[in-house]
This record gives sequence, C-alpha cells and structure tokens, in this order.
Amino acid sequence: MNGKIRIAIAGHGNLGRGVEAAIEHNPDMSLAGIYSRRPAGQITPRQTETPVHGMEQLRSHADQIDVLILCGGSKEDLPQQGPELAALFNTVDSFDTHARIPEYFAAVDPAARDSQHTALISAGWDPGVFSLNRALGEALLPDGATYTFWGDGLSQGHSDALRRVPGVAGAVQYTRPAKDAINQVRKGGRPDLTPQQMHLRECFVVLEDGADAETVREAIVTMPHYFADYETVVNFISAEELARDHRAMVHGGFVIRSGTTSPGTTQVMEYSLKLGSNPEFTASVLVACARAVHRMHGLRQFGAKTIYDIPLGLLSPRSAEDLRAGFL
Ligand code: API
Repeated sequence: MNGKIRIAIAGHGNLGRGVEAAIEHNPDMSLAGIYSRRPAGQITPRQTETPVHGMEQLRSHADQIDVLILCGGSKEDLPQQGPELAALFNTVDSFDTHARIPEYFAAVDPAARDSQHTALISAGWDPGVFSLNRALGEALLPDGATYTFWGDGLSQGHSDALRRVPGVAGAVQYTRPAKDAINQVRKGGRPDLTPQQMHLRECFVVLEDGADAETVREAIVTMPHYFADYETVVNFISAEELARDHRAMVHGGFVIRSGTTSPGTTQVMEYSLKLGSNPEFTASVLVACARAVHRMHGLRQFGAKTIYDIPLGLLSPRSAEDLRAGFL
C-alpha cells in the first residue's frame, strides 16, 4: 500500500471527536480533515494542524480523501447524507436504527455502486461487533437461542433521538438490562423474552423554556423504533444536572448464545464489552472498518456493505502472513 490511508470526518460531535482520537492510534492512517455544518471557528480539533472545513467543501476535496467517516445521527442526518455522500466517497457510517437497516442499505447501495464506491453501513458495536457475534453464535450452535443485553449505559442513538424532540434542550438515555435475565441465560437458561421485555429505557431530559413537560413525555414514550415498545421512564432535570451528572458515556453489554449439541449438553458462548466511552469505542470500530473499506475498494468491491461482508483480516493492520504466523 502506498502511503497512509487518508480519512476525513463528516460531523464533529462525540463520535467525530472519537474518530480523531482513534486515528492517532493507527499509524497507517492520516486525518485529512474535519467537515462540519457548524462554523469552522466553533470546532477545536485535537491536533491544531487538522484542517476544518464546511460540509459544502466536501465535493471539491474528493481527490484528497480515501475514506469519509460519517459521524451524524441515524434519525435525521444519515438517511440524507448516507446516499448523497456514497455517490462521492468511500464511506463508513454507524446507522443504528436496526429496524430500518434494510431500507437504508437499499438507499445507499445504488449510489455507491453507480459511482464505484464502497460504502460500509451500520458499523460500530451494536450494530457492528455484536452483530458479528449474533451470527457467529447461531452458525456454531444452530440449536439454541441468542440474547443481546445492553447496559447499564448511555445509548448515543437514543440520546440523539431524544434531542430531536420539539421542546427538548438536552437529554441522555440510559439503557438498563434485566439483571436476573442475564444470570439465567449465563447458566444456560433460555427465557422466552423479547429485547423490549429485557430492557428499561431511562431518560433524563432538560426542557426548553416554555415547553410543556407532558407533551414532551408523550412524544418520547410513543416514538417508534426507539421507545414505543419499551418500558420508558422520563425524568426532567436542569441543564446543570445534565452537565454535572451525565458526562461519562459508559456503556457495554453482552451477546450470549446458549445452545445444545447433544441431549443434555449445553454450550454457552458469551461476548462482553465494558466501555469507558461509548463514542470512543464506536469510533475505534469505524476506523478499523475504514481500513477494510479502503482495501475492499482496491479489490473493486463496490456498493453498500455491512460488517458481514468484511473478511476479518482486512480490519487488521497486519498482513495475512503476519496474522497466520502470530494469531492463528
Ligand atoms: C442501547 C443500545 C446501544 C447500542 C450502541 C450504539 C448507541 O439501547 O443502549 O446508540 O449508543 N442499542 N448504537
């Protein structure tokens, strides 16, 4: 490979900042620039030399960027940006509204395919690394059940969705898993529970001046895909409390496959994450995926892709030979 992989960031919130940090840990990559809708003066890059541009400049910088990482939210940014930018760049994004992934894939795929780009959608840890483990568990133990537990932790997707509700000035959402269900599954039990029954959604919301709390609460608890099917608790707090008590973006969880290989023989596979920063870990996944996208583009694998389409070795900075000698 000639030179470093030139990565650019579109959107500079928590995730965009995480991508900046992650690139510093990957010596085969360089940060070509940060693109934002906010005025450049409001963006402070981690490295002072990193160029900051308006989103509208992206189009004219196409020859300076190998992979563009889209760091916008799934609710409103990505449905528009994903297809639009996949027509101009190789992209990686973390679209995470699980129920709408097929529809999003169908929108991005022709844009990427027609322009001969590679667009990896829905990467991160869930969807992403957890998705890999769900597929692996079922493939290895076909006779069994798969459980995904999230939390305790702060979901970026749900927090972003809360902030888009009219009347909300700021908000975070904590996902609380049913601890007894986790223990039961770990012991090989197979409770008949849906994800909605295994999690509580606890929201902490700061109202805009003059907003009606009951109207906001109703808009939250009835929001499809995010809250409507869950038990959801909405707490109203002050901006000071939000800033003081809800800064640590911890998250994590488990994917557990409980399977049977012969009568009476149970096998339990567990993959677990304990994250000190949800956005920084998600960003680390996106950056490794950007390496794979760059290589897949070189192999002329155009169109929309998901984490299931990446040969695992392409995520690693190591060569195939090195992986065989050291890791197999
Ligand atoms: C939850 C999970 C979080 C997945 C991680 C990521 C995010 O309910 O807490 O939005 O933080 N679905 N997609």
